[in-house]
Amino acid sequence: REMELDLRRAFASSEFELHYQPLIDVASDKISGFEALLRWPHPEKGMISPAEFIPLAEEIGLIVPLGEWVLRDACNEAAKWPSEIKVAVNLSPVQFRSRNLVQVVISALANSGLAPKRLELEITESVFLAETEANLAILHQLRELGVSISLDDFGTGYSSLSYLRSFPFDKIKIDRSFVKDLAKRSDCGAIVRAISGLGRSLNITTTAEGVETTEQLDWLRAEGCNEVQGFLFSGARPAAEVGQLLFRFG
Ligand code: G
Ligand code: G
Ligand code: MN
Ligand code: NA
Repeated sequence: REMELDLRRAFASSEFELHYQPLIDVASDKISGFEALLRWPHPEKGMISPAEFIPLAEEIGLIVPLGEWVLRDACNEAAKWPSEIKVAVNLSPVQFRSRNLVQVVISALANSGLAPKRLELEITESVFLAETEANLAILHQLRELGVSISLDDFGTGYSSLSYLRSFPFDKIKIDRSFVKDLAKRSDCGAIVRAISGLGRSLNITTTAEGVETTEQLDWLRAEGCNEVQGFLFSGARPAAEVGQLLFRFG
């Protein structure tokens, strides 16, 4: 498979980059952190989206070393930022199968000097679909390190509510599909309102993804959503631009 070889070659020659998208605290209107998002600037094909290469990287197991690189690079980068700014890193369920995930996180924190409370790990509910007990044990070990755990793409799966009962998540990220039609569809509004209320009752931070308009932002603020992320502020930008983003939205 051509793409498989290409992925392995790209990893071996350090072709991947992390870009950073701001997370904005609604109450203060300031950046509270950045989500690290993988980018593959392909020498011939141009920028390739993670949506295209992560499924293959998971299939061939490359996501384990690639995910380790992501963790280390994101922690090293965040260690240079002001100390109140956090970094969020996406974890693949395949990384949980590798069995040394906790050691990799400990090592990434120790080598970078990043305080554990500044690292947020984002998982999707697919982490619970197989090896639920083993993965829950890993999540508890991670949380004991002092890092926080976010449930990503919330609302898009099958039974998200049951996962809130099985693990004390620090944050819920409301999938952008609900934010998209906030103004147009009352059902999306009702769903976002319900998730915000749920977060408030359970003492879990709520972050809305895919915020593109001030209308959406006003609506989310009124509903008590804690944090927003989206093109209204900025898409993911190279690490070198984090300073400028902090200047604009800091
Ligand atoms: O940035 P973008 O919207 O193109 O990301 C597409 C998808 O790829 C998102 O679902 C995002 O969670 C995922 N993704 C981006 N970076 C990483 C990463 O470092 N690790 C994993 N496992 N997924 C990532
Ligand atoms: O699944 P995850 O939430 O980790 O992926 C984030 C994805 O959402 C990235 O691919 C990122 O580029 C994309 N994204 C971020 N902000 C916006 C936005 O405001 N609108 C849209 N359509 N996509 C966004
Ligand atoms: Mn995410
Ligand atoms: Na998401």
